[in-house]
Amino acid sequence: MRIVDAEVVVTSPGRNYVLLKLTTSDGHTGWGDATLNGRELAVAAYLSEHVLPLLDGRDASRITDTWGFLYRGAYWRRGPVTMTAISAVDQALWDIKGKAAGLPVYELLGGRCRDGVTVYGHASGAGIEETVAGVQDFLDRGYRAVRAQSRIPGLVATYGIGTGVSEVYEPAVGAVPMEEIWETGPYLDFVPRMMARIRAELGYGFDVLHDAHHRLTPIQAATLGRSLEPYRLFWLEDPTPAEDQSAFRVIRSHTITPLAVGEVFNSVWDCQQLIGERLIDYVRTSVTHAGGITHVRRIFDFADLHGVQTGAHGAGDLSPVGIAANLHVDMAIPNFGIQEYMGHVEPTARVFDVGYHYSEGMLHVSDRPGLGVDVNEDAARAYPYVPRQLPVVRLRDGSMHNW
Ligand code: CS2
Ligand code: MG
Repeated sequence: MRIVDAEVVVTSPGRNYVLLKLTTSDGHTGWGDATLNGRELAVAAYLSEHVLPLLDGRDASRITDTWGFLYRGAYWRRGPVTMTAISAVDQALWDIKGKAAGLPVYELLGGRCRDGVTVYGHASGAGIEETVAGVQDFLDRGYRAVRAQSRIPGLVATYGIGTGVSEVYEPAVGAVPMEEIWETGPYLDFVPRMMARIRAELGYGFDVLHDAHHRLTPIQAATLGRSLEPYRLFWLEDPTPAEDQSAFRVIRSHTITPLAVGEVFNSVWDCQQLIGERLIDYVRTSVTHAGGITHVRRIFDFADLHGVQTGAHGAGDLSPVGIAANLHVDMAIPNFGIQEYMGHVEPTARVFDVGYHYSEGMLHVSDRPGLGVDVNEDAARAYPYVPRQLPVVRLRDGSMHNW
């Protein structure tokens, strides 16, 4: 089973996605998600210029060897662009292996550990009342875990607030980054009040999550974590910039609020200290950005050894192929924690026949052979790439901060 064709597909049905399609000598096709929000063409070029020429004639069944060939052979290792590109090849090869075996990928990973994949939805609002209503709406739809984000009084724009026209929050909107102003003081005052109202009005019978999105200093994160303890969050996500792993020693020493980090990580080495020292409770690496199924399994096994559970990234900027790949891993690991599920903007469904479905708080992965996602290539061609940048954040004095 040799690779005889490889194609990068860039499509923009409501938002940009980068896909990799591999075809084998016996007619199997495999798909991989290579979407890196705001840097899509960097991954497309890495694949087209530096990876695809190396794949022609390779044995498609040798997934681990191909992973090593692309990782060790690049010399320049790690980083989001390289690891997203390697991930797309890895996903496509697992897709092919499942199709050749007539089995869904989770069966090749050891079979079901659970009946379905518990997911959390994204509630947001212009203020506390709207956010509480948003959380209630997800509970009404059977979700047992909901992330709550609200606009912060006094700030014009805040991370994570949906536009209202759809549930999916899409931050990459313009060809030039939107500039937002951030102020930590109002945020540290507001979030505990928001969580108090959510628990007072909706109770403690479900899990509530919050994403600080890399914006705090370690002691500010410790302060927030401690102030949220009465509201028993499932997790406080990305309290500080994720690359500063030792910062979490400060946070951990002050609060018992569970911590989640990792959506920006792309290798086990990015979270080796966080997991090894038990500085976090959930690791958020995704198949799409952390080297594919092959490498994410290693991260999650390392996490399992240290009592850390998984909480894979699943925002709308991971294509349905990437979400499906996450779900197959989620089904087959013992230390699954939760899966993010934001859904996708329309008209994504015109390009992807996803195979998975939502029911009663869980996503149920397809039992079709492989990853279970079909791509309508004609429809994909109808949505050409649109330059879109993520916002940037400045403090009130004009200095750069973290979006
Ligand atoms: C967010 C992401 O889902 C999350 O937890 O942090 O939506 C993130 O902002 C985007 O993936 C960035 O492209
Ligand atoms: Mg996040």
